[in-house]
Amino acid sequence: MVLSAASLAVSTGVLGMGTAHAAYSECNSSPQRLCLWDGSNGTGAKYEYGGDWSGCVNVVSTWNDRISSAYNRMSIPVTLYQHANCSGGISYFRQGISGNVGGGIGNKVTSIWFGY
Ligand SMILES: [Ca+2]
Repeated sequence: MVLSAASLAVSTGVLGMGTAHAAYSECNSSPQRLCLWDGSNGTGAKYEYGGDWSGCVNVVSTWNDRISSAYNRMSIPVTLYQHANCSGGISYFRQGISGNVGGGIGNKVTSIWFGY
């Protein structure tokens, strides 16, 4: 599928993080959350999506071009997009995956696709 390259990049980032993992533990799975940070490796300010989301959502203006890392604790995959309305470059986060935003769109994320 077209997203395989992006998911490989995310997995490599997770493997390279070593023990600097503390902030990711601040992201709850019950109820399920998508957690986003403006620093790398789950550091800095955090923004969360909870509840039922599907399809494309543009991030709030205060978080536009600001997301550096993420932890997807939802039961669905999410895809971060470079531009509005889910266009441009992507970074894919399967369920249970944390890591820095890949795909060359760190600090460039403007919209998010929730689901498959
Ligand atoms: Ca952007």
